[in-house]
Amino acid sequence: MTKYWEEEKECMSRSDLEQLQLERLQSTLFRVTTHVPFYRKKFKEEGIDPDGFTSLADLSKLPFTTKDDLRHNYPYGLFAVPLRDIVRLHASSGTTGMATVVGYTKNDLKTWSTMVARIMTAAGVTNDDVVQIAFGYGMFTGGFGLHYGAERLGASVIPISSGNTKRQIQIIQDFRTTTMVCTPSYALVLADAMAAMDININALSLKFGLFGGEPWSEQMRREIETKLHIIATDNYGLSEVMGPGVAGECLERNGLHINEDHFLVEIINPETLEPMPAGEVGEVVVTTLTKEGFPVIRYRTRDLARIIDAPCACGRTLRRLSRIIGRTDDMLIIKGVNVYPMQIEAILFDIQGIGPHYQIIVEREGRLDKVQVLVEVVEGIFFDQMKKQRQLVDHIKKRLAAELGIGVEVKLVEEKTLERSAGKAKRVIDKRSQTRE
Ligand code: DLL
Repeated sequence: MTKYWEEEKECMSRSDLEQLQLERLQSTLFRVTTHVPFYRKKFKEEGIDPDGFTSLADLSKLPFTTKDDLRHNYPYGLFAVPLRDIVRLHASSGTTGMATVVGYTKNDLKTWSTMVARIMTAAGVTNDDVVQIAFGYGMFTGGFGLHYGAERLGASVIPISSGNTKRQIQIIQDFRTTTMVCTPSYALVLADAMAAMDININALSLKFGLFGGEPWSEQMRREIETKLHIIATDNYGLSEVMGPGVAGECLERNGLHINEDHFLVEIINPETLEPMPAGEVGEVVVTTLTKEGFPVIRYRTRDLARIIDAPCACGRTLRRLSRIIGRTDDMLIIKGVNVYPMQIEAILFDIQGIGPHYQIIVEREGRLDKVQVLVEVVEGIFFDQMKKQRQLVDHIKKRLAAELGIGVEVKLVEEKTLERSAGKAKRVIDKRSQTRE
């Protein structure tokens, strides 16, 4: 089995890697100052001389780029090549507001598929695998991104796209799919549907699941692995930076190796904007090092994670990103305590008698967030017995209070009442403000 896709890059010495990063950063800075008026102006205003950039430590002097900057330059204002050199356009999902547009040159597409082939190889996939891609194909980067990477790897790719769960299952059976690619929440939808159809999981050929596009907990990974009898790995990316392929887990399943020869990742304090001390959780900031069409400098992702610096048993020297624990804009402040939806998920998955589907409803009362957690019970569970129901609600409340230090409302709902998504699950219904992005 091929262990690495590009061993010479994935196992580089730190000093060689940093030299390469510096050179690539210098050429990216040259590219953006020459071709993107937005950066030229910004650098000038802040007195930054891209030619004088001689150390990676200078990175923190560069200004950030935000989602708003992208929006203000809609659609093509931040492109660094003429449109005739752009061969593909994608747009961000727009779940948090107006969509933003990104463009790729031929070289960018080559790099992208290489990055994805890398993360797929790290996750155990080879050219012997049959890869079913249940991410949406279209403006979303998930479908095409994983597709081209899997093809590059030489796997047999099934471009089924998202939705139509029955058909997905039929194809898994008939085409002997070995690798599922989708969001983690959709993996659970598939697992539930297979259970309802009495499908013998052991008779399937499934071995691997590559899941990404939304946050998920370790508990959810265990649930997916147990239900589908697969090895489930996490992979991360965002359209503004490229799409999937920014970072992905190896079979150690303990953090996502960042493709650091193409992306410089920093972790900053989202309030002070200063770099976080090594190993601490903060906002992920990404600078692209090789993108031609749509380079970004210090892009604030709003995703929260930390960097794992310790060597990994797989032999890759690329540093790892912890799983994404949430987004800066998903943070709930409940009675003064900061809570991320994923912390709630981790606790719910540990409790017997409730299913893996939940939703968090947030409202504002005065200056405080009021939170109600809707939890689906598993099939046939005493929905008619009030006393048992109350006991279960109390138990969930107590666990949340003990582990998060907060009191939240908990409501049990019948199986299959919460909306299922074929893509990114909507875990939080935020009613705090209509103007919130
Ligand atoms: O979701 C790219 C992608 C597709 C990555 C498929 C992996 C697999 P966007 O639609 O631009 O791009 O959304 C990016 O999704 O900023 C995170 O908040 C979230 N996200 C993506 N992957 C993960 C992950 C794609 N593995 C936004 N864990 C990001 C947690 C993730 N959150």
